[in-house]
Amino acid sequence: MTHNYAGLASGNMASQNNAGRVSKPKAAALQGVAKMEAVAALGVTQCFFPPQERPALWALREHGFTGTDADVLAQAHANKPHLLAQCCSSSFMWSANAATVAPAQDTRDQRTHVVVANLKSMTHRAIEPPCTRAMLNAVFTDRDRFEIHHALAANADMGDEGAANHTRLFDAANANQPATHFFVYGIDAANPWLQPKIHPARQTLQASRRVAEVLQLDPAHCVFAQQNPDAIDQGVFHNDVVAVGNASTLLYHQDAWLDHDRVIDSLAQRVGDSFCSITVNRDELTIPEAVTTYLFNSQLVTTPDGFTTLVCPSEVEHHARASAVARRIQQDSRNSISRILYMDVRESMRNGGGPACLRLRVPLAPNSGNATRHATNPATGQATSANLAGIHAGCVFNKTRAAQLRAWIERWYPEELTPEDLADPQLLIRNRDALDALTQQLGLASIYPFQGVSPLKS
Ligand code: SUG
Repeated sequence: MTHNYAGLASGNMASQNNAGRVSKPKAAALQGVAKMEAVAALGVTQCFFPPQERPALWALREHGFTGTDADVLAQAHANKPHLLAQCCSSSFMWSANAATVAPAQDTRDQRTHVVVANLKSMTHRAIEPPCTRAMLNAVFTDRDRFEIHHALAANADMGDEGAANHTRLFDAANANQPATHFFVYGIDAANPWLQPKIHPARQTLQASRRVAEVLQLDPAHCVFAQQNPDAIDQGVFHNDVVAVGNASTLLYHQDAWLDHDRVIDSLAQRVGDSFCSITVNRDELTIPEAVTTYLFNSQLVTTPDGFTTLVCPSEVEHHARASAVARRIQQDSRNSISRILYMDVRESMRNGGGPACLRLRVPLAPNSGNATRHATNPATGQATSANLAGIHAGCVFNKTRAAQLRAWIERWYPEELTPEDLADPQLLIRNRDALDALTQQLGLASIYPFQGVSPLKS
């Protein structure tokens, strides 16, 4: 509801370039729902998270502002407008940054493990984890099936940005082959000489390794790779700006990582015979072009016919070279990508988030069609209703929910927001009323600070 362009994310070109622009919160939310509907039509079961509470009054109070909520907003607006903007950010819309997930079939105790991301490198995002954890616990209710871990302690060498820097690959043709977890980091805090010169490297190797441990993964099935520091300096603040994977397929830019050949070899060895890497060379698309169009921030979705759809932002469609690359990939019979679907998620894109940022994958079904533990759609391996046991039904997306969410958005979301509007106490009251209405409608327990949940511990 406070979706706005405050230019808060250094190294994220869209955030920087759109700072101060008038935002359209209602359009942003409706674009997100339309994208979910399009992905649902491809056969993917989806859940959704309600928004977080913003403005984050508790965070402003921690900075010493006192008095009524209206006083706190007025003082912050007058004295620390940048802090107010940070406390109004709606960056939690990018659920790829909420957490990293390992499904039950990959973990030592055969439960699904989820590590909330600490997002420590950006102040406006570092306030998200406690509410994110409360939400994940409220959505994934079955503690025998799901463990939602605290975010890693926000120590200097422990920057973690969640699934934006993690890809799970598996051999779609061989269900017995264990999945491979591909972790990409921006900096090794113990050997920091290889690092970007201009923009921050957000994810550390130390955090990626720790996440893999907490997820109870077998180290033999994990691959760690370093982002190319020059790419970070050109706006690749997360790996998902230059790479996307699904099942056995990995689509990536030639300049995504250091030691590129070694990375691809280790993935090929582990994933198995069906591993399919699709490289986009720099002469086809430069890193700045990848950053502007977000070709790689597409969703790769397996459809019931066994093929794959690339769900791209419409910015790709309107860019001659990026759309030519997408078509080239679609026409190449050596990979499974048979269809491209363009989606308008422009409001999110203007802050640096494409279709892939707007989702967090939680695999609930076995890797192939040979369902064993849970019933599965035999063609896609997607979750069916049996997989959804232990998940809060109110947050499962379907046609009825889509209609309810649309009506709720239409009722509560502002058409437009300027930076000035963020200090309006009426906006705070309205947002809390909207979240109360939504949590009641979805049958969710209290998850927000204004509902009495502590905002300080994740
Ligand atoms: O962390 N933008 C987000 C975008 C995150 C996109 N997610 C993935 N790539 N997975 C970020 O940089 C902008 C907020 C502002 O400027 O108002 C922002 O936080």
